[in-house]
Amino acid sequence: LKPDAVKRNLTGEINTQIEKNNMKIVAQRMMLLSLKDAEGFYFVHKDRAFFNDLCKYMTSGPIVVQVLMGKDVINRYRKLMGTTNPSNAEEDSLRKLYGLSVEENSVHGSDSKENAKIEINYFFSDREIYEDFTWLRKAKVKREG
Ligand code: FUP
Repeated sequence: LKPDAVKRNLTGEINTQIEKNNMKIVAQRMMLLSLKDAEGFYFVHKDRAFFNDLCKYMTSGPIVVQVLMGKDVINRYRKLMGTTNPSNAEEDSLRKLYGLSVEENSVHGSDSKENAKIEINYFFSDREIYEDFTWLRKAKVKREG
């Protein structure tokens, strides 16, 4: 959950929608990213024009990082989020409901199992994850540049 959502007190509302859609929050933490954290997280976008602004924005206030579990959860959460730009996002998607702009689009979600492994390991240690995520444990963080 990105700074715009946390700032506007939407954490509970978004989490309710996640849970109502049968996805389970199995780890969660509020934190403030350093610029280095944000650059590492978005390393895949380092050559994009929006990279610096995006990283700055992601450090502008606390975020809530979480791990979701559920059947086909990556696809189902991506669908619940909606497309990147809130003005094109699907009706009832989180970005349509809450997003303010392509940058302040309220939520992030891993786009593949491979990236989920990297991203979860970027933010959580094994002991912070409630479920048995043994399949995650071997993956190394590769985005630190
Ligand atoms: P998504 O997978 O929908 O989160 O979107 P992307 O991976 O394409 O982009 C990652 C993030 O970069 C988006 F969430 C928002 C940000 N972004 C911008 O700030 N400006 C752009 O023009 C495109 C993306």
